[in-house]
Amino acid sequence: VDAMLRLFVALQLPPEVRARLIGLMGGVNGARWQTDDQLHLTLRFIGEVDEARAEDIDSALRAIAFAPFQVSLQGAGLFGDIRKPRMLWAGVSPEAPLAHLAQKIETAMVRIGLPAEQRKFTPHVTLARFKGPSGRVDRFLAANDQLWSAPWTVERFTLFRSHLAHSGAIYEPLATYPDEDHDDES
Ligand code: 3AM
Repeated sequence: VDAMLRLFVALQLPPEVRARLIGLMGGVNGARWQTDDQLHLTLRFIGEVDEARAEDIDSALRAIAFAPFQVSLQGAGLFGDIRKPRMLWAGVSPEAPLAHLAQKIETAMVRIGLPAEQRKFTPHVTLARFKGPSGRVDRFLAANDQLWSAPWTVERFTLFRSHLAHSGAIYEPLATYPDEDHDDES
């Protein structure tokens, strides 16, 4: 039986950015806060694929080149409804270079035969998920409306494998691109 892998492509975050985000967490009933290991910015959700397809994905990602760019944290937001939130997130800006990189990945994934992503790309770092009712989301959003960080440079992106567990998902980095060992193949 072919093992299936649940994959997504994301940016890893510098330690000081993760520390900053962890510092914001708390004070919201019902929030299941992400752990340090779980913090990332998704560029493309892929989903379940077999190992052969995962190899194709790796090859396609390996061929992507992009100019490094800077981003910073900016503001906080919510997916879902204020009374029934699904997720709290931190914003990242500017959006254009992130969207550009996400589009390169999207094009590469469609070229190897994955179904096109239908949803609009909204760069965000998930901070908390909700299962049941919550409170104080409005207060969290108001308190973090002005969230801002020093910029950091994005030079690489990562293919993650997601392991779904009762305690929450475990995100295992499988490979990072561009591959440092293949920067210069001459
Ligand atoms: O990076 P965030 O937290 O926004 O919610 C999942 C997580 O998003 C999302 O992919 C990221 C890594 O697991 N995800 C999970 N299932 C998904 C699906 N079916 C999905 N995104 C789109 N479609």
